[in-house]
Amino acid sequence: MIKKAKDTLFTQKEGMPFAFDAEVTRVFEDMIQRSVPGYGLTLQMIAVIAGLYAQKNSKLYDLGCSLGASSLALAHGIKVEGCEVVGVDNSEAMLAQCHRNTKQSPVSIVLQQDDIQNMLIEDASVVVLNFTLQFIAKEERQALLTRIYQGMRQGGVLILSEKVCFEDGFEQQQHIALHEAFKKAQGYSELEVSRKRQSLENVLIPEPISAHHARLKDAGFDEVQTWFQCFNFVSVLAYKV
Ligand code: GEK
Repeated sequence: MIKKAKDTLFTQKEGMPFAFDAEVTRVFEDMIQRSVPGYGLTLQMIAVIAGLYAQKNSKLYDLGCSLGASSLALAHGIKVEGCEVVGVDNSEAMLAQCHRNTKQSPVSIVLQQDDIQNMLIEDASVVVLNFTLQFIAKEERQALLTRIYQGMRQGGVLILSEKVCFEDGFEQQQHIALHEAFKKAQGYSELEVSRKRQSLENVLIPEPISAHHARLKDAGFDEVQTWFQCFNFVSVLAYKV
């Protein structure tokens, strides 16, 4: 992996909607670690979950794979034979760097530049959406989750990590304040935090945890558990029993 470049994008950038372009790709590793509380833990646990649920001769999908961090976590966690990790992203810049990052994987990682809303998902034992569904239009989320469910084996799991919002006004305000305090503690300035917030408006669309649970159930998943929460960031496990 190349040396991590520091994210200073929003010291200069203003008024542009957020996009996963070459500029963001260059600083993405630093950006996500300093912006998403618990991101490192989600990666660690993706490996643990893959160790428990990866089935022999099955596929493990990382949808919205960015630079390949979750794909590599899956690959390192697998304990059975014959598995293939499929990493998918529609950003050309991200995938080009992802190819370089995943070369040394212990398990074959196949990378695909595609829209996760249109690609084939089949024979999957583990599927990861690590902070990706939030970038899909709300009205299209159900169809995607239903296709994921249909492409999964019995006994498989989906890991869904998201930034969420809260119906209760006080809870919502406090979680936002805590998240912004986290970002400042990570070295972002007030100006960077507010410019990034504006740039993500209408691009990253959070929903309440209950909406995610309900949608996963509607997609067919038998059990849904929130296994992680830090402020307004959660991760959920959905089981196809
Ligand atoms: C990680 N999971 O490091 N089709 C394909 N890719 C998409 C689509 C789409 N329709 N929409 C967005 N993406 C990673 C982090 S980042 C999360 C995931 C974040 C891709 C987009 O190009 C980007 O690379 C990724 O989803 C979201 O564990 O930036 O907060």
